[in-house]
Order: sequence, then C-alpha cells, then structure tokens
Amino acid sequence: MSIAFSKYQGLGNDFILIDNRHSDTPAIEPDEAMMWCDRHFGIGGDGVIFVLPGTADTDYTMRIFNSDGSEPEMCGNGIRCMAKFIAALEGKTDLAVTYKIQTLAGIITPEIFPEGQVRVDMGEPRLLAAEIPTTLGTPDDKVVDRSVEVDGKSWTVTCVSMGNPHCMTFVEDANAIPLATIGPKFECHPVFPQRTNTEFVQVIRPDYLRMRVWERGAGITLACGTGACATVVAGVLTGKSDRNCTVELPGGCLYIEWSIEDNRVYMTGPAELVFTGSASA
Ligand code: ZDP
Repeated sequence: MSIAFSKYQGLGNDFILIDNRHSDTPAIEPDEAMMWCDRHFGIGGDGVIFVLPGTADTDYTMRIFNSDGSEPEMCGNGIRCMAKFIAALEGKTDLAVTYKIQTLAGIITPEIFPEGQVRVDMGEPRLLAAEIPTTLGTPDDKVVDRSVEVDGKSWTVTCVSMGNPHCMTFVEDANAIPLATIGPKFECHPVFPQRTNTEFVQVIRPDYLRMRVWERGAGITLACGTGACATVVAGVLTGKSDRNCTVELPGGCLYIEWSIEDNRVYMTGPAELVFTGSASA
C-alpha cells in the first residue's frame, strides 16, 4: 500500500505528516514509523504525525510517533507543522486560521499568521513531581533546583511537564555539554519513570536563553518546542529568566511567553513544507 505524506520542519525539527482524517487509527504502525524516520533507509524525520478526526470540542486530533516508535503526549514544533499541513489540506494557505487540536496533553490551539509564523497556546505547565513524572522530591512538590547524580556527577535540575516531561539544567556553556553521551543517561535515569526530554540551558540575558536538547525517543534534534516552553518556565521558577523570552536552539529561535494572566505558555515560531511524496507501508 502506498501512503502520501508531506515533510515539514520547524527550526530543523522535522516531521512526516500524514492526512489521516478518514480514520481514528494511524495509517502506519510504530515500527513502520521508525523505518520512515530513518535518515539512510527511510524518508528521514524526528517523528511521524497523524492528522486524525477531531473530538466533540476540537477540529482535529494529533498523534505522533517519535523516531524510536514511542508515542509522546505532545510536540510543540510538530503542532506548528501540523497547523500548516491542515491549512494546505483545506486550501487555506496564506490565511489567518486557528485550529483546536486534541492531543494526549489536552487541547492545544495553534494560530497561523498570514505572514507564516505560528503562535501556539500550549496550555499550562505542570510543575508537581507526580505530574512530570519524577521521583525527585515528594509527589506534590515542585522540582526546582534539585540535585541528581548522573554519570557520577551531581547536576542541579528543574523539571517541568508541558504534557511531556522535561528536565532542565542551567550551565555556563551549553555548547560544551557532551550531549550525545550525557543525554541518554538523563533520558533513562531511574528518577524518570516515563523517561525524559533533557535540556541544557545557558542564560545569555534574562530575555534570551540558549538551549540544546536531547529528546526522549529521538535523541539530538535541532529544536524542541515543548522543551523551549519548559525551559522558560524553569528559567522563571529559578529566577534566571523573564516570562517573555527568546529561546535560541541549534535550528533557530522560538519566542516564548508564560502569561501571568492565565498561566498558559504561548510559543511563536516558523513551520515550513519541505517536500511531498508517497511511501509504501
Ligand atoms: O516527549 C517526547 O518524547 C518528545 N520527543 C516529543 C517531541 C517534542 C518535540 N521536539 C517538540 O517540539 O515539542 C516535537
């Protein structure tokens, strides 16, 4: 069977999008998604995203498989890509449109601006240890500036869930962190029962953070939208950053606002079509 796809990227975090509006079941299985994401044997991508029919309160449902076949609750860069993909499917390219998307992390609302940027209401951050989840500290406590031993070294971490788990460490020089070796040790550390996305953050200014990410289920990626949101929340909780802040990732910048009025996090950034094609499954 041949399945049509569109490849999108947001700051170099790249996804294979599938029009799955006809069925509640994703068109391909997690192990096929792994093959499709392979950069040598497949199409290449950090994940596969399915546009499924909406629920009573939403226009569409998003499901995503990471490149290792696992299923995360949410994906910030991916939902910007998904909004652009839906606009193209609906013939609404270059128009201002807003969609309500059901995800495993609740309802997320991306808004496309006519000039192409996408602003996403990412919802409220979850801060309690049990919600992240992590066993660092007691279940109903925030996890701010906690120490954890990883790879024989003590690290001071702050954990935030944007629907998916993130563990942030503030460092002097983000580029000096050996991400490929230390990243997986954080991801699979026993204090994170659902594994974790791992971010190393350097404060350039309170309104400008530099971040590198090791993603759960995907490894080193050029950007992570949920991670950029979690990073600013961690920056505010530790007194290191403003609530309105630019996050510089290897693939470019995202603009993040953690609203004092409604406690929600808003993320603004690009998403672009790379190519379309079809592949067998
Ligand atoms: O939580 C996870 O397992 C992540 N790998 C999901 C993907 C997050 C993403 N990079 C983002 O932008 O939020 C897509």
